[in-house]
Amino acid sequence: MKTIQSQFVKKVLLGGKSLQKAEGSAFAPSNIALCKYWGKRDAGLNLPINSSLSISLGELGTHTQIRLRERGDVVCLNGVQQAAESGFVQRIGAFLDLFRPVLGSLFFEVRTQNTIPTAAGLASSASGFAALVLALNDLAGWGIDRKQLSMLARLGSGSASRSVYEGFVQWNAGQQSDGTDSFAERLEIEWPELRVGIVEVSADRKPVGSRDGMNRTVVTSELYKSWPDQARADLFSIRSAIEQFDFALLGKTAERNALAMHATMLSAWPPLLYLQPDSVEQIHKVQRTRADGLEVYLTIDAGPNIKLLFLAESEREVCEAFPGIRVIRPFPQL
Ligand code: 2P0
Repeated sequence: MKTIQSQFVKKVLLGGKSLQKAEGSAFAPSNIALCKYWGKRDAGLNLPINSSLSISLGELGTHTQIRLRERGDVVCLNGVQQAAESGFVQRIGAFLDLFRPVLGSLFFEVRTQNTIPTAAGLASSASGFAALVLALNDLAGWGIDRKQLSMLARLGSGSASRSVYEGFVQWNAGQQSDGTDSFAERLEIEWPELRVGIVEVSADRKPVGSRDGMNRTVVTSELYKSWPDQARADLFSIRSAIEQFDFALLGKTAERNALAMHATMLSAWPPLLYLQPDSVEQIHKVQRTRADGLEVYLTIDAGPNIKLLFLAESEREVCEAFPGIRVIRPFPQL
């Protein structure tokens, strides 16, 4: 698998400059998919079965600095050096292995800080790998474009391919087996009134990670057979909704897409039930609140936490209905 990935990295970097600085640094935002990525067609190159579309979370994400070292990797997370044998360091080390030959360095020091509260249950692998690739690019001065950076981030984590951009982002699944047409692109549309609210249900580590969960679903779930068509239709509707600022269509489609993804998980074997009793209670509450006339929708990833979608005009009422939620403005500059 490593050889295939290393060859892919060389292909993407072909023609890229290599002017190393002493240190590279970058920020990448976290993202939440409105049309989910669920299932791989190629695990080696991390190629998805379906295209997906996300919204980046503004200033919530990961800051990363990287330097070359003579001996041994050092990885710090939020100011604390991590044990070499930890899963976190191993995963970063395996990713850096792809870049050691092209950078002519054997070892790195990586310092990474998340502005995402760990308890919020927002994936940090997306912003983490995106920030790492952007910091490597800053260090090496490859001078490659976002599309190429997205493909490199994809090798670390699929959802990281979307985190190299702000705003609305579409990750095109692509069709080619060499992975060169599977990258994310930014939609040149801003929707300043859009809000995301995090309803924290549990900060516990989930028993089955997304990667294993999606692989199990693809292999064992009968319902997964309908997922690629569902995702294609939902992506089309969500794009139209964004282009027309049709919030009801956006919210309805995103909610249905997330619940359909959970249906494929539930029909896997052994079944995957990421929702906790309180998640289900919150889903009912969102649907009741909407029936009472407040325009609020939800989306859920491979975990128990609920993410609300609403507009600025409803922010006060949504905060009253869901006390303690964290509100995110995906377009903070506006
Ligand atoms: C998404 N998720 O589109 C979907 C929805 C979780 C549910 O992308 O194996 O950590 O590293 O490519 O990106 C989480 O999966 O998986 C994810 P890998 P990743 O946001």
